[in-house]
Amino acid sequence: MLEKVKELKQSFDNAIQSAVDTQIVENLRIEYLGKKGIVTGLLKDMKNLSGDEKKSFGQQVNQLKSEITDAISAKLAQLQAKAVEREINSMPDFDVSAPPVLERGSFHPITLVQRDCERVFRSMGFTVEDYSEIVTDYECFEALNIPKFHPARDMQDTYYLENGQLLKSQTSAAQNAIYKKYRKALIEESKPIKAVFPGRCFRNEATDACHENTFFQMEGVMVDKNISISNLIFFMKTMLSEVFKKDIKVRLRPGFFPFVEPGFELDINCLICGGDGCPSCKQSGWLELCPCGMIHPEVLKAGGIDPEEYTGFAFGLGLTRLAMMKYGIKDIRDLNSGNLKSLSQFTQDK
Ligand code: FA5
Repeated sequence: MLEKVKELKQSFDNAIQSAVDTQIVENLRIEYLGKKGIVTGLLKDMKNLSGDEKKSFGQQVNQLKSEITDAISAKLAQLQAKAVEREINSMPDFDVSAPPVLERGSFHPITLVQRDCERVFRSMGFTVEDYSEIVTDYECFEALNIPKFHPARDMQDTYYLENGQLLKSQTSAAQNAIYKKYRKALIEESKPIKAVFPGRCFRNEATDACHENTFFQMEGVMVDKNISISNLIFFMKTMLSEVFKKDIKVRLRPGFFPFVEPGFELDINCLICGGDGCPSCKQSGWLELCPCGMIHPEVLKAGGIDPEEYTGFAFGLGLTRLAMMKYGIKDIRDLNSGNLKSLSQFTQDK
């Protein structure tokens, strides 16, 4: 039996040495380590061995398995390095005399929409805040009434750093810091908190015409005495009609977010298809643009604000989707494509 293990190792070594692409390596992995692979098959032969033989044979097979695994990883790394080298060598030399792709640069559609929104909110007395893209679990979830293992986390799987921090999955992650920054002025000087905070968000999710793993949101909060849903609706409508420079049809549906109560989904009529249904709006005629609601008392408390005395609203505007609607961009992936020719057609004159 031990002879068999040696022979297998020899034949694997020969095969992996002559493998010239990653597909061949993958086939070898399946052939040797797959569920029905040769190494797994060896273990089935063990039943005919005595106790001592079983032990020694089992050790040999495990060693073979780990040697094959290591050899596969090393081969893949080697092939990948070669592929990168090939790509670099095949790049044409940079020609400084070549005509430019564009006569002049332009702002990205998302930058334009973000600036537009900032302008509108500033004119209504909101401050514009900047916030980190790397945040703590507390900021992104716990301070927002989403404790560990809460099912709402499933919808916002994101990318984690080794130190436990994460790339923020929502701009709501800045809420707690904003409340703490302005609570003193609210309580001691009766200055309402009115802030918007745009930012890049990240989610570990499959992409399609209206979902990206990296996208932009703009969060807004207002906290004062006697703030109600009417204030929320007023600000949302004003902002949308200013950005689109025309009346936009919106609808409000109940929505659940642990950090607002009650919570809503604000949808706008799809401007790509005019409401008939298309891939950008998942054939529904409506595009989910801005979830919102009244800030949950626990969230205010976590920010050091007494929910018995103060109330507020919060919204999380999907800036990327807003840019799609404003510029008629049918597929969200075009926005991150880096294709200047394609992007500049929307923004060249801005
Ligand atoms: C949120 O992220 C909440 N933080 C919003 C919120 C804030 C609710 C304040 C209540 C109060 P949601 O996961 O639905 O909610 O995302 C908000 C918006 O971001 C969506 O309506 C959509 O416009 C945009 N968005 C979400 N995921 C993606 C994605 N993968 N690609 C592009 N846009 C996205």
